[in-house]
Amino acid sequence: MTDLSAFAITRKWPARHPNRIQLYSLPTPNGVKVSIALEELGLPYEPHLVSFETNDQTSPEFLSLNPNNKIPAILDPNGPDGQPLALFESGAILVYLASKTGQLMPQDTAGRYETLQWVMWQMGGVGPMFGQLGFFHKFAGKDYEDKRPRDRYVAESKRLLKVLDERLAGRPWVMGDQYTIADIAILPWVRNLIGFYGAGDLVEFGQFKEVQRVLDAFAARPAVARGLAIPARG
Ligand SMILES: N[C@@H](CCC(=O)N[C@@H](CS)C(=O)NCC(=O)O)C(=O)O
Repeated sequence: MTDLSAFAITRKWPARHPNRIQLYSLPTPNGVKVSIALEELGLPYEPHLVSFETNDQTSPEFLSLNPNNKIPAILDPNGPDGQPLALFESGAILVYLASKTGQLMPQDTAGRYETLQWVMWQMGGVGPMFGQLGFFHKFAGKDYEDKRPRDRYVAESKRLLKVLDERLAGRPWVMGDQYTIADIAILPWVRNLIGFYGAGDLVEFGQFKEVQRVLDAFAARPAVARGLAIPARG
């Protein structure tokens, strides 16, 4: 039986199945990337809810695994060389899971780098820009009189959606026929933008037909439907 007691995070979130990947998360667009990937891969894992209502993400136990106080994070008891591996940043976790299993990523080197390119594009562009748009459109920023910050993020989000739309033309998925971690990184954010943030009209989502098509295909996957609800909110 694997012993994870050296990891302080297990004191707040005890591992009932210490031989499984431990997932510390919440079903947000960054969080579900990892639960969806784990569901797609069929890897055994144990989800733990990190509640923002009680600021779990700033607890000493959570910070011991991720000093950046953000979900998602994982602890894999069977990491490289059979040693436990703790990891945060959703993009890094997706790459790790794809490498560990040899799935959700092309086998050839050029294809792998191309996939990483789109994962990085999501991490550096889509996530931060859509997130700021959410702040200025739905959350505290919506009351600001000066609409220039909001308009800046609307323009940048539309630009990113256009890039994605053009990429998807003639392709079932971001990487063509193969469904990869690039899709798993990007599509939860698109879903969140037009769903939870309610910014579909603002970004004129109707014009991005290819994105809509692929988002529908993504949402229809059983593993995606399951992953979107993990960890269950208390
Ligand atoms: N770049 C990080 C971003 C993670 C992130 O922003 N997580 C948000 C939820 S989607 C969070 O934990 N926020 C809590 C906080 O800021 O206190 C990743 O992709 O893992």
